[in-house]
Amino acid sequence: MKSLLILNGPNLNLLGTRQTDIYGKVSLADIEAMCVQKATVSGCKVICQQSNFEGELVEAIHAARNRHDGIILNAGAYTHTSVALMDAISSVELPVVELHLSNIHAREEFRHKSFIAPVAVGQICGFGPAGYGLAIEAMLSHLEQA
Ligand code: CA2
Repeated sequence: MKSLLILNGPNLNLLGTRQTDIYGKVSLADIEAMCVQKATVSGCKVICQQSNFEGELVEAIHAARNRHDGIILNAGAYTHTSVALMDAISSVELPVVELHLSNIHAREEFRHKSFIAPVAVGQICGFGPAGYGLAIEAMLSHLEQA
């Protein structure tokens, strides 16, 4: 059975509590439960992790190498700044689907740049929490083709 790491970055632990106009009212715990449900239906396993610290996210990516078949990554604001995350993804040689709740291309210009995109299989953004389910499907389809 394929195993996927669902990795969420800084401030995403606050989902559902603030800025609900942008990020919605669904909590991270709700999203993680939805991912587990989706995995059950899709016949895969998911492990969910969140960190507000760049180095911890780097370590989670390293540790995924021998534990998971792919990573679904919402790197939050580190998406737009982190060469360290980009290098970590390149180094583990695991497929990554980049994910965002909001449509980063329709927001401020600084959000248009992604350091994750060049090392990801693809990017899903703008579909809110439903994007996590889409990302699981996209990753499983990618792994089947590989
Ligand atoms: O749309 C996304 O998923 C983002 O990755 C979210 C990041 C943002 O910096 C990216 O540009 C796009 C921000 C996550 C902040 O989450 C909060 C949730 C609730 C309250 C405050 C922040």
